[in-house]
Amino acid sequence: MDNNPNTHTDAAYGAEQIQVLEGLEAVRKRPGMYIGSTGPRGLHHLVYEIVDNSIDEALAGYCDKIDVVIEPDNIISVTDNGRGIPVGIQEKTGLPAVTVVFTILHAGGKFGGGGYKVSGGLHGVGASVVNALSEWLEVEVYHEGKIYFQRFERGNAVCDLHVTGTTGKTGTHVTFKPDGEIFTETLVYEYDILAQRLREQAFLNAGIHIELRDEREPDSVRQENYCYHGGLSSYVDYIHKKRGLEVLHPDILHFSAEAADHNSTAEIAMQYNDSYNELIISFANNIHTTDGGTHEEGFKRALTRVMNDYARKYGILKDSDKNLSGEDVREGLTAIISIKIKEAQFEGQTKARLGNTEIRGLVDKTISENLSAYLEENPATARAIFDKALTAARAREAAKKARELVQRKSAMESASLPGKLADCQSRDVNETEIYIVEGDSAGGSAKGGRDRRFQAILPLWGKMLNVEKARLDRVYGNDKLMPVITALGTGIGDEFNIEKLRYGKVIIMADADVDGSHIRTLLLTFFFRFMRPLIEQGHVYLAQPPLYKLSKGKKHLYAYTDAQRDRIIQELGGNAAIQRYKGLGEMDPHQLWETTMDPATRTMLRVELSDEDLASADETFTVLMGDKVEPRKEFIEQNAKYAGELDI
Ligand code: TTJ
Repeated sequence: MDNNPNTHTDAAYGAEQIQVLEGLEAVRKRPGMYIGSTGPRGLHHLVYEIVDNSIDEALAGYCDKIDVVIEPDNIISVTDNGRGIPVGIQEKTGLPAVTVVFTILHAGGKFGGGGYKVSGGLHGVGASVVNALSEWLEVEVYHEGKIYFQRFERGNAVCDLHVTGTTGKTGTHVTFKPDGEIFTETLVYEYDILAQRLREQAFLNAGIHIELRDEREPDSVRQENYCYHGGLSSYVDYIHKKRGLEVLHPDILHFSAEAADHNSTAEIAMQYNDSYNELIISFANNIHTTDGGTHEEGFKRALTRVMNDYARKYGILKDSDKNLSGEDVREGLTAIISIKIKEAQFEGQTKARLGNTEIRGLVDKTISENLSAYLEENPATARAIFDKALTAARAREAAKKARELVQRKSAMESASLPGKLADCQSRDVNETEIYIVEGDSAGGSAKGGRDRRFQAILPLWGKMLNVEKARLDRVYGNDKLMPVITALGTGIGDEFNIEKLRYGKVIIMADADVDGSHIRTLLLTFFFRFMRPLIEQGHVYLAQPPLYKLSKGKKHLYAYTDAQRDRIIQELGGNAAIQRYKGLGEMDPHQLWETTMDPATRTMLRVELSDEDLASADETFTVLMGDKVEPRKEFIEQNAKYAGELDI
């Protein structure tokens, strides 16, 4: 193959060039189709697309270090010490391979050689997409002692690939500046978002060394290195340590297997902790399958079967006992499942669910064969795991009885709804909303101010249960939570049925002070742990009462932030009377209506939880609401900068 990058036939600039321009123009016209969104998520996706190529080179065994730098002006550079993208002329296009990689859509995948692409993102076709969406992109390839360079602007080459010098190293160095014409929301990179993803890639690809550096502030460079020879086991360990969770057994179970046809592999790491929550994070070809799929199904099916078989074999369950349920055997379980397969099938709207049916069997087999043997050989660990599962099963039975008692009780009482609930007249979930209000006085104002046609009010009083440390049985019968459960109508836990929701909007209305924040947090913890679809489907809102009432003569206006307060004072020409609302109870019903409840004038925050945020949300609730102080202290220190003035 002629290695001189400048020899290409004119014909190559004919059809191919037109295809190139059309291809990348399409990317710029509909970027969302290629990177999901042009918001912050899409901006960060650019980095993942580039890094994935270096990870593939590392998986192929030719690269062991990847450097990711956030440079001043939010320019990104990614450097690896692999073989370097090939610079030779490609027969088909008459262009150097590296030019093809950055200018022809779907030119990704392996550039030759064995193996199959296992990195994530757009499945390796991302380089040209990143190029198209960058104001400029430069690539340097260090190959056979020479430095090859090419620069592109919005996807178009502004020069041919050419040699700019000599080098003793090999590898690829890509620098790009995301295009402000595309990313109109923000061009600012979040260090923690990149850190989370690069750390995850290092866990998924044991031994890969990834370094992240933030050089935007020359006098305070932030840098972290990720390299985990323990792979998925290190990931489980990291999750437990970060959350401050006590583990039930010291060893992390790690199993892997390859399919007989060599088309796929499965790897699982798992360990039980003392919490009541399960956390299963799954990947296919290093892509986070946030909607699960056949790998998770195979895992859950095999785990439940193996645990019950073992329990019956050793008399942990007597013949008369019911089987342990899936929830029982997964209580307190942290598991990472990573499968790799030649032709991955991603399903669902967000392409985040694995569809390959053969994987269900592979993962099932991996667990069945290995976990049984492990439990037999490690009776102490087996005992710890079964103690937990049996306690969970008993609590589930108790919760079932508690629920039936509550249901029987409410069935007997005529008003099966909580006494404190001021219900609305409409039963149309598309318009009804329920305000869960902190305190009876605010509850009174809310009842007085509301539109009873579609607004229900449920006053709460005093602190409620922190469910982060409670099982289902303690939730049922809790006098603070039961009114909420009954009013909403959906049931909780695995009984939850969104079809039974009685109100389209569930609005938490609490004071804008520490107590109000605590009530909000306790309710959100409850919804996240026991009614998660309520949040996932966007039914949960936070009311935004005003902080100030500004008056001048007969005129008065409300401010919801300090900045708005200052702006209004200016508009009123200074020396306005300022009333700082200490609590909802200070507003009369009409004021509460017009400032916080009238759909025409109110502002509310909708609580959102995307699939991708699930693991970090789980971590946040565990750290903030769990009983370990150290991780909470660390979290507060790291996030204090995001908090408004702290009312401590
Ligand atoms: C593929 O097999 C033949 C020799 O070159 C291999 C290769 O392409 N290696 C490679 C690509 N290493 N690094 C890349 C790469 C690195 C970055 C930062 C960005 C892109 C698009 C590719």
